[in-house]
Amino acid sequence: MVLLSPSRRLRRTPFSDGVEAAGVKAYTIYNHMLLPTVFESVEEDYRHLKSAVQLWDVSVERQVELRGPDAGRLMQMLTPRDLRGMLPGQCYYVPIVDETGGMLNDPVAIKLAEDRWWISIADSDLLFWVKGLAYGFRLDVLVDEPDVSPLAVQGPKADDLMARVFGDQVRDIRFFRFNMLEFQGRSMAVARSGYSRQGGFEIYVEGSDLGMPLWKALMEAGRDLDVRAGCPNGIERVEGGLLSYGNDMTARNTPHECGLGKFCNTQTAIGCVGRDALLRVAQEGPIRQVRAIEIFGDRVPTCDRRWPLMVDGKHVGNVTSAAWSPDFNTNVAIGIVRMTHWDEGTDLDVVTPAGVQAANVWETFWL
Ligand code: THG
Repeated sequence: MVLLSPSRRLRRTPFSDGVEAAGVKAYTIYNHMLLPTVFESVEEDYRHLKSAVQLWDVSVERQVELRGPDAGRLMQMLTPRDLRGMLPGQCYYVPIVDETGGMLNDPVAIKLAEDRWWISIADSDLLFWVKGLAYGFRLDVLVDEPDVSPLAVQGPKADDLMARVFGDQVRDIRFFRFNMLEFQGRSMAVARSGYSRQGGFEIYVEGSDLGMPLWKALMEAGRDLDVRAGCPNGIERVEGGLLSYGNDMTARNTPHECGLGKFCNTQTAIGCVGRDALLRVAQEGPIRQVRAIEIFGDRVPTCDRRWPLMVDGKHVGNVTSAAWSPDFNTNVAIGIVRMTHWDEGTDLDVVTPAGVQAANVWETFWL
């Protein structure tokens, strides 16, 4: 890998000064923005995430804001998840699909009010699709990217740290709910959510000027909790089965293939543009699906392309993410497997750049 040349296209974040001061060692690009991937080492970051608390600059989770009388209608056009029962103060993980049922993104939807929503996007240019629908259907709604940057506080000590800055009320926030809480006289949505299985919060920081003051306040308040800068961890998220758009799925996959059928209510999601296509795939069921895969033997290299899964010389799927897991003392992976070979316990061979290794299909992920 080479160094990244900075430029305006490659956006910094409101927390970049704090991330750099903390000694970030590597970034990836996500939504045209810098996303840290390593501080100490991926394994040391993993150990610390599972035992303490970390601040994650996840500004790359850009918001697509829908504002106006047709905001709810537009939101339901985007997803096969039925939003009729969703109340302000709730967050929903929502597959976003095109007219063929292909996955365009897998964001978290935040309902701020009946006429105001945020879509907290994964790595694809969803704004263009949403603006196009709003324009093409002549909807009475404004669609844009506001100056909102999420800061995640993740790890077993997240409640204790957050209570010191926002008060004990944070302890009462339920999973995938948010409260509006004050910091320096400014109100911000604080949700119990985040891209790890260790528990914690996401603070939707509105106004870049508040980024570093909040970062510093959390770092100072958590000194004795050993708070550190961290980032979504490539080992922990595979153990937890958290999917990564662009890695584990693309627009060529339906939500059902991604194992996201539980977030689809295609019968009742009236208005969803992919509804007819998804009614067909829901009827017949997918012929390949995401699975947890254990890879035996040596530590695998970084998975930066699909690794074929083979049985008797037949290509039956691909591994899309993989990592050595210190806690499980094996390689953990996410893959998509054809239905003939997706049952728990099925033996496979995976072709990595380092050679062929034995692998096995698991019923569930590790966390
Ligand atoms: N938080 C916020 N925005 C995000 C992410 C996030 N945008 C980018 C990316 N992550 C979107 N992808 C995901 C993937 C998984 C989850 C959230 C966003 C997730 N899934 C849980 C699961 O699958 O078990 C919980 C789902 C549920 O029960 O509703 O958390 O992390 N703001």
